[in-house]
Amino acid sequence: MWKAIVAGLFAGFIAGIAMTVMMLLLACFGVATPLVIIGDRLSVFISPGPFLSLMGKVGGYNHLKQLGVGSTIIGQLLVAATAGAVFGLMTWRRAGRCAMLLTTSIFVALPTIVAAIVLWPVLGTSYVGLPIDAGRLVTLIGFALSVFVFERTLVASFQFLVGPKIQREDQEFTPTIGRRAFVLSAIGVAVAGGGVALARKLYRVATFSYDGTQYKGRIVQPITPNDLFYCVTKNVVDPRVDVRLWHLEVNGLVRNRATWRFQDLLGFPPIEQETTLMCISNGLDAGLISNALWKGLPLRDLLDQAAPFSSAARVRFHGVDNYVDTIPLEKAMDPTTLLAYEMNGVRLPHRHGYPLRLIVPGYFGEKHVKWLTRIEVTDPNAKGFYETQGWGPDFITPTRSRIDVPDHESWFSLGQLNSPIEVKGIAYGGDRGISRVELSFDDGKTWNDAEIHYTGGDLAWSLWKMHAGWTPTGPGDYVIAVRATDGEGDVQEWEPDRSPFSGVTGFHKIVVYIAA
Ligand SMILES: Nc1nc2c(c(=O)[nH]1)N[C@H]1C(S)=C(S)[C@@H](COP(=O)(O)O)O[C@H]1N2
Ligand SMILES: [Mo]
Repeated sequence: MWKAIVAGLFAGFIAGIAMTVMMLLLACFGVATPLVIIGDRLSVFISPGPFLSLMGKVGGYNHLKQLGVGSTIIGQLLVAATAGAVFGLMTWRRAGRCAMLLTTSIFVALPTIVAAIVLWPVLGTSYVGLPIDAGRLVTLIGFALSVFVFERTLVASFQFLVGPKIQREDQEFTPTIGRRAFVLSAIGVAVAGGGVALARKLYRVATFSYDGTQYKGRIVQPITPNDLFYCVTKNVVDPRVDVRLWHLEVNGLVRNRATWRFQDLLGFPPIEQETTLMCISNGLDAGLISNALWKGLPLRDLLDQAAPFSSAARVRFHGVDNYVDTIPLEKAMDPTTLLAYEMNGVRLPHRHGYPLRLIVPGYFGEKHVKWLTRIEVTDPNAKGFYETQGWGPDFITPTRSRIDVPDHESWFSLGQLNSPIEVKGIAYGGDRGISRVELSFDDGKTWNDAEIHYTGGDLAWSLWKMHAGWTPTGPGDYVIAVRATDGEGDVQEWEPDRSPFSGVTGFHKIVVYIAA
């Protein structure tokens, strides 16, 4: 019996490697596999507190994603080896014979059914941009194929190891088995090598190199160039949508459901609009904020045609990567809420949501769903990806400002200064605009007006600078702070009652050392 179990364990492990390689191959073709969607499925259960502390412990979102995929692969290999052991035991008890019907039911049909049930909410993921229902089918077929590879490899490896027929009284590990185990290991290593090559290929296109890109400091200009625009994604590998496969659905609580091809959307009167985006997790000194000129159509144009029922209260947006988020129907009907297909005069870049993304001025970045494929009108209870985790409840950006120049903790010597020190930065008031920016050189005791030298309208940030620069009155350590007033006259402040998961408030401050 032990012989059958050990041989099964080994064969299961080899079959697990073959299955994982199959999944990596599918991933190269844009098919969603458990390697990533299990993480997506589980991450909504982690509330933001533990999520952030876990992220801190492993060293950032990128490491967390790598940890997620890595542990899924290891977990998968352990399950595969265990399944192999069960298979070994089964074969032994059935005196050496296991009909294909039986093994396919247990190792192919059963896991596929379980995956369909457990992973249902995330199955509609497609990195080539298939509509959600088609994506769900493709993901399931890919999964069934992967477990089929597992089952066939398991049966073949096991038979190769122990010979065509294992006897119930057969207990000895013969030298032949040893030799065969060696051959099988060699094959396993070769297959795993192929897997590593695929994994490397995927790693190169993965989001690790750019997720978390920030835009701040001396380089900041009124409009952020596309390749410098800040970037945040939940994905390990981002979608690269094939627009021929893609379409946009409008459904839910509406009288007229519709699907739109990309070409149809270009037929609506376009709108160009400068809008700033900022991530909910952007720190006071951080650069998860950027500004671009977006071109697209008002979402309202599609919703008007869809005719929402009177019970409709929110709109839920689905990306092809199975990301979802919601906004109130009222905000969706605002003429500045856009479906954008161009960014700074060119086609939307892949990493910023090609072919279509939502722009919701004044709401945190997460609401600006990229790779949009479904617009679903819902009741008031619908929730988004991060909201389900527990972010929020407030998703409207508070007024923020940042000092970009000089650097925090920089040194100047009064004797060597031949001109005043340049002080400049940005101010952002959500969709309320910016009416005033003030600077303090004494940690907030007194304030001086700064000059707003660029404003991109109410939906975009403003750029400010200290007019004629700053000449320190004497040597010392200076705490420089900035605060902005939005277009409605509300002065930026620290909001002690705001949930820590609704974005930070307060002032950006830097320290500058002035020597004699
Ligand atoms: N489909 C999809 N849309 C998404 C995300 C995502 O992971 N998937 N991330 C959101 C988050 S948290 C932010 S801050 C913005 C970032 O947009 P950007 O990368 O274009 O700057 O996209 C949002 N839209
Ligand atoms: Mo974000």
